[in-house]
Amino acid sequence: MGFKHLINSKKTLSLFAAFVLFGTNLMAQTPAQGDAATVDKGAMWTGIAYYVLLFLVASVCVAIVGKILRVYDLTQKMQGKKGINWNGVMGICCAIFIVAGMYGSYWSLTVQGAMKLPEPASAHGGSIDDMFTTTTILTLIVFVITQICLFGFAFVYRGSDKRKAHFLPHNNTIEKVWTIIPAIVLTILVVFGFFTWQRVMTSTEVKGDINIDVTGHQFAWEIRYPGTDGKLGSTNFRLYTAANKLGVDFKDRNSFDDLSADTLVLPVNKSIRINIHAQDVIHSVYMPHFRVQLNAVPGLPTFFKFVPTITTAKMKMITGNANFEYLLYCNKICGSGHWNMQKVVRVVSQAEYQDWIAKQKPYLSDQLRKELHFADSKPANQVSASNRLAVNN
Ligand SMILES: [Cu+2]
Repeated sequence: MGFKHLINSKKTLSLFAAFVLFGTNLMAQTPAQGDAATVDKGAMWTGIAYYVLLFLVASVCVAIVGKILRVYDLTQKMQGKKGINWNGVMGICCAIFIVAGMYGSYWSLTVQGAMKLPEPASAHGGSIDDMFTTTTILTLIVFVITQICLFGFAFVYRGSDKRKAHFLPHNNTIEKVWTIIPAIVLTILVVFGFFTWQRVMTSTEVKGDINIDVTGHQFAWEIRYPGTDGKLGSTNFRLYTAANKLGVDFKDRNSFDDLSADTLVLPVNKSIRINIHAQDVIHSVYMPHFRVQLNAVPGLPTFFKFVPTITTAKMKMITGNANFEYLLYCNKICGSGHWNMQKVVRVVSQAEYQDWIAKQKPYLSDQLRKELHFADSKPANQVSASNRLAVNN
């Protein structure tokens, strides 16, 4: 009866597995269209049959081994002998698990750990990397010790009739040790992180910074540079229009000479202040090579200051990749187009930067002038009175 029941549950499981596999296979086939889909249908069914068969074989194997062990166990007991020592089986499973698990961790550390970021390209990048390395080494030591103790103890002290377990309800010394040591280590890490962050955010002087506005929206980044005055005009979300995508407030005269750019071009060894904004959902400014990342939150402007130290041209040589470009990514899954939300960042010499900035278009486009009823003939310092949008607010 038990065997019958096993067969029945096996049938149900196989049917379920076939459905799951059929579903996933169909999903995998979705991008293929037209003729390709018909041609691939044969291969699809072969794939399904293969996995169904594999599942059935695995189920039968597990069922057979289980039954054999059960029969063996029962016959041993019937003969008055001891059955299978399940405590021993569990202990050995723990030993196998710790050996296989440690090898898996080692593999992951060497294979995936090797995919780490290249040399930091900003002044503070080294400190971030030091912090990262320290945390990794400390957690690695704790991981190895605790896991070996956990599974090692389960193996060495597995249940046995020859031993009696010692009942230890409470021990203040042990409690103190495992509370105080992690508390000290975590405090050191937090303080280390706190001072690193302080250094990163205050190392560059506010005066002389190049202030650049980076605004995220679904799904692109908008970049605004200050004009010759070095100051960005203020913004107001109520002023958004098709032509005034960033809601720049033209009551603020600093905004008249602001420039809009397609690429984030930065002069090397100059302190850069990126002012971060978002217009719809939370995005995240992420420039891995500069070890820069900060969330862009709607209604909560923030900033990140850093000094790029390696030009794009030099990084091309370092990486041996002639097509290398620094990139500004979005690091928050902000919607369907998130994957493509990136901008090229180019680090150049001061002279190249001057040349480039001179060629950038003013944010105050002709369309925007029309929209705001700016008279073209008037000099910039007289136009604020005719800024209708601004007056309305
Ligand atoms: Cu985004």
